[in-house]
Amino acid sequence: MAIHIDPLEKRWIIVTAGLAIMTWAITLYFAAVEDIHPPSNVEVIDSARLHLASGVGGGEFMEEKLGLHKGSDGELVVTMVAARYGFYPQHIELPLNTAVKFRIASFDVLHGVHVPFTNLNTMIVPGYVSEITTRFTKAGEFPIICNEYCGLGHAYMYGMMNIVPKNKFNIAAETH
Ligand SMILES: [Cu+2]
Repeated sequence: MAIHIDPLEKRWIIVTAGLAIMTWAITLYFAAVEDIHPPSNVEVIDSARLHLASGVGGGEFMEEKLGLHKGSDGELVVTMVAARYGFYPQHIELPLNTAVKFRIASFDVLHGVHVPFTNLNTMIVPGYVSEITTRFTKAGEFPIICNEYCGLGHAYMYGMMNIVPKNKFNIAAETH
């Protein structure tokens, strides 16, 4: 015996199932085609010892080690600290169309790092290192903004990112 379903109810089942499938398809499209997906690095650190040489990874997040440098495989790595209320370093110059790995840690509370018009957007959870590898496809100046409310100065928390063509990028001047 077939179950009776009211025609109106049937229509809504189709509509809601259609919406679910559409949402899933959009997510899949942006993940596969646009390369937009949630960052998935899980690496635990002690946020209270970030500034110490005896801290994380031999002081990876010490003030003098922040900024752009070359990783062990020759790749570009940006080490950054988010703290109330700013990003350190506050200004970064990076080459166009080049893979850059960001390693970002919070010194205090939950922050976000968002660079509009790029796919760089992640939460910075205290106690964890956020890691993202991306490449920038548009040259120009972009703001780095905090998109997680972190306190009274949240609206003033920002940095600057300058994306320049490869031939104008002087790695020696930017790295240490
Ligand atoms: Cu904030």
